[in-house]
Amino acid sequence: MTPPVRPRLLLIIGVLAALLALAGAAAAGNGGFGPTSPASPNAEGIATSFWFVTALVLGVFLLVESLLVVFVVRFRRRKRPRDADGPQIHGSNRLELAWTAGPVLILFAIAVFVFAKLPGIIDSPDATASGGPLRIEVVGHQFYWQFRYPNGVIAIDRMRAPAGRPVVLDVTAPDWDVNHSWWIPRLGGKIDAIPGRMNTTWFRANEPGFYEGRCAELCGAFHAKMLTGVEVLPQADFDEWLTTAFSAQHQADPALGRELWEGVCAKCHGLAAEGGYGPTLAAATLTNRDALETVIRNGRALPGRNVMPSVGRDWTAAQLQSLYAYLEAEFGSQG
Ligand SMILES: [Cu+2]
Repeated sequence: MTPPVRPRLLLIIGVLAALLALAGAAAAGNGGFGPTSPASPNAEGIATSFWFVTALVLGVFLLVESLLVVFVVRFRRRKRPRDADGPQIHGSNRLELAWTAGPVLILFAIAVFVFAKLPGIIDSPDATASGGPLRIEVVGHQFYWQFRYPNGVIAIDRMRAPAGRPVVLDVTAPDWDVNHSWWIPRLGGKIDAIPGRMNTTWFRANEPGFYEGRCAELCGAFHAKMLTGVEVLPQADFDEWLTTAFSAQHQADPALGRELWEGVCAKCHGLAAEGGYGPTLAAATLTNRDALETVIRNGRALPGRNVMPSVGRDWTAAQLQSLYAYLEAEFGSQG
């Protein structure tokens, strides 16, 4: 025998489920429904297009749903018998024209709006008086981002950029790596980092500040730790940082070594080499340069265990020296 249906219980469960489903979005910033507040012209173009389409979609939704409710109430059965047929009507030219032309016009409006916005999203603006755009190479690795500035300066995970000046990003991944996706929501859309292919994107940050980002393509076990960010500085501060980094990176640079340790090694092996996802590393291992270079360049596949990617197959000698210098200062005395 089928149990009796309890409409009120079903209704309560339905409402609770809907509230639960919406709670996460409501708790997020911006109500969770809209893009983050844009801080670069291309991000502005994306956000404006989003709100334009959303307004139209909301209008259609309200129109359809309110008509539905009106019809449900107005044409309800009342006292008519269950099997009584409704009046047989046929054809209404005006109505048919309206529901054909309406959607066409809406789609046309969306297309015109988005195509008008696209150049401002895709093409980087011409450089201003402050000189040409700054070009930074962005390389996605398992599981870190490496940035290279025009003068050869290297940075990991945290990009520095000048405010008010266009920054063009050449985004790729090494041949032996996997697909990643560069995404700083407030500074523009996603762009894929694909092995063997160079994709280009850009931003021009209006204000100094820190803009968070992350890898937006599932790229392996530690994808979620591929966090990144752009620290936007006033032009003079940026120039000063770049010059200082340039002279420091001529030789072993402990500051770069620290970035490499924290961004590349410690995500799996722990900040104090205590292990975690990757095995615990002994001080003796960390200060053995030859062994380190072998594993950094080639990675390691242990049978039945995790595979370590070849994180630094393309590292320069200066990068390796910088990492050694940092590790020897940090772990040398203990070993
Ligand atoms: Cu990734």
